[in-house]
Parts: sequence; C-alpha cells; structure tokens
Amino acid sequence: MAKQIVDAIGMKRAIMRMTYEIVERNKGTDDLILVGIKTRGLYLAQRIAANLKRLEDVEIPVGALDISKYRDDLSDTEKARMIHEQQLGFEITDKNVVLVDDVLYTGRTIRAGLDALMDQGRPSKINLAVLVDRGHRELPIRPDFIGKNIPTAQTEEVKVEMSEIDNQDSIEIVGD
Ligand code: 3GP
Ligand code: 5GP
Ligand code: MG
Repeated sequence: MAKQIVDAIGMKRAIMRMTYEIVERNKGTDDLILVGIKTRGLYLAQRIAANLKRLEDVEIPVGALDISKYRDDLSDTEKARMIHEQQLGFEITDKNVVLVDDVLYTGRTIRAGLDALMDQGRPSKINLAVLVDRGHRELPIRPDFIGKNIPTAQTEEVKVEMSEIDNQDSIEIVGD
C-alpha cells in the first residue's frame, strides 16, 4: 500500500524553500559548497545549485559523496583499503559545506558522510539539508534544512522518486 505525500509541484516548492533558507542562513553564497550523498542526495544538491544559479546568478560547486566505504558495519581493514579513494574535486577547507541527502532516518549515513568530509579537509562549517526527515534517529544528528517532516513507523518506507532516474518527482509512504 503506497500513499503519496508530496507530488512534483510540492517537491519543487520544498526544494526552492530549502534553497532560500540556505542563502539566508549563510548570509549569501560566499564560500558555499554543496555535497550530495549518492544517489538521490546528489540530484537534490544539483537541483539546489540550479535554483541558486537562477536566484543569485552564482555557480556553486556540487560534490558527490559515496559513503558506502564509511559505513559503521565495515571492519577497519576494509575501510583502510577503501578510504582516500574518493575526492570531491575541490577544496573544502574553510568553506561552508551543506551536506545534502534525500531521506534522514537513523543518522548513520550522515555520520559516515561527516567522516568522509573530514578526511578531505577542515570546513569552517557543515550544515545538513534533507528532503525528508522520517524520524527514528539512533545518533545525535539533526538537519538544519528540511524539505518535509514525514513521521513514519519503523516498518514503513519512504519512497523518494526523482525524475533524473525515476521518470517522475514524488514522495510516497509505502506501508506494511
Ligand atoms: P538513494 O541512494 O537514492 O538514497 O540505499 C539504496 C537506495 O534504497 C537508496 O537510494 C534509498 O532511497 C533506498 N532505500 C529505501 N529504504 C531504505 C532504507 O531503509 N535504508 C537504506 N539505506 N536505503 C533505503
Ligand atoms: P540513515 O542512515 O539515516 O538510517 O538512512 C539514510 C540513508 O538511507 C539515506 O541516504 C536514504 O537513502 C536511505 N534511507 C533510509 N531510510 C529510507 C527510507 O525510508 N526511504 C528512502 N528512500 N531512503 C531511505
Ligand atoms: Mg539517500
């Protein structure tokens, strides 16, 4: 059983609102960098960057982070082998980094994302933007910018579709 919570127009509005909030919080776009967690977090970051181009006429760098190598259920030797492989392609030291993901759940992915970022430099600030906060945190992590709060049961799943790979924009709750 699936229930649509957000349609294409709703998603567009939510991402636009997040964009305005990011500009306002950073008091502009100086030193701003977006880093999206693959896969849909990256598309979200790219959409925010496109909004910033339209609103502020600035080109904000967008990096991609694959946090699978930083998961907390891998052994240290596995991690050591895989770490340092990925580079964002630009310097993050002294930048204001906005880490972007589609769904925030336990917070473990973001914890891994922070680790991955710290390996690459020392940002002056890291904020977190998520399209959906579905609750059930297992770590002390909270988002700074939220598209939509969707309270869920542990047994439910939030299905995020983005036209870049899913042919449409939509957020659904898929029930038991
Ligand atoms: P994403 O990479 O675009 O975020 O984890 C692989 C994909 O499975 C994710 O796509 C995510 O959207 C989807 N997914 C759905 N439910 C879950 C879940 O409970 N945990 C994880 N890790 N991914 C989920
Ligand atoms: P966390 O690590 O916070 O538990 O989960 C966050 C990551 O897992 C996100 O990148 C997201 O892709 C994925 N995820 C966890 N739960 C869900 C969910 O209900 N729906 C979707 N689409 N992704 C989820
Ligand atoms: Mg994700």
